Amino acid sequence: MKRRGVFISIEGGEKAGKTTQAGLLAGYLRSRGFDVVLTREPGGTPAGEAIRHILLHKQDAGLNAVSEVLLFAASRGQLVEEVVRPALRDGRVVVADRYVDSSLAYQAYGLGLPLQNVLAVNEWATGSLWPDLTVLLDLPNLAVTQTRPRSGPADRIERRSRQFHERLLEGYRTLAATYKDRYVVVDASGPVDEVSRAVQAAVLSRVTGEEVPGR
Ligand code: Z5A
Repeated sequence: MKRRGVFISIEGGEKAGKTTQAGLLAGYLRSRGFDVVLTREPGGTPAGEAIRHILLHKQDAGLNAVSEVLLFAASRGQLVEEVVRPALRDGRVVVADRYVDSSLAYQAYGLGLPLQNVLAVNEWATGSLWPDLTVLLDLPNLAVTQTRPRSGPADRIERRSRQFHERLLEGYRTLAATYKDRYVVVDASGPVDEVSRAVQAAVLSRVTGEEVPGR
């Protein structure tokens, strides 16, 4: 019988370096012989990409906060069924650029929706599939993100207030303290290579039980 794969999610606020680190981690794990699937949210399936467009770019859709939660969960549910579960069944490593914790941080802590409701919807959408490990790329404050270039115009959610972004960063820290067994927190304020080495060390020891030499 095939061994179940490993599910790793990368989380953090705006421009914490999630996409950069998810790509580097996937490359590193492949170089160590792992079969890796990289995902991003919202999106990653035909339905998910259509939902992504509504969530991030339809400024005039008039989405309310509950619809926002439901749409993120719908995109995630599609991704879990079409991509994540099949990959895990095949014994692959899934590296997810955002997962359920993004909804907990952004929609529960950031927007102030009840955490239990956001959790319940996501438990339903994902069939209660949680990552084996969640890497939180933590930045000490929002000032760091202002020094990092953005790839395009700010999306609907990036345009929210400074207070919203501060609440969600604090929310992530609360989640990391609550789910200690699943979370590892990495200081994301250093150079890309330094952050990458810290991520690799945290992940490899969890995936294989090995220590990374010299860390
Ligand atoms: N969202 C939500 O509200 N609820 C949910 O459930 C989910 C998502 C799943 C998705 O946007 C939006 O949806 C997001 C959260 C919300 N909106 N906001 N805010 P997205 O998919 O377009 O993008 P993102 O996930 O927010 O990623 P990002 O903030 O654009 O960036 P990132 O992935 O964290 O960072 P990056 O692209 O790797 O790097 C950003 C720049 O910094 C780039 O120029 C890098 O070269 C540079 N960089 C990266 N690392 C470093 C270091 N260490 N030093 C210096 N410069 C660096």
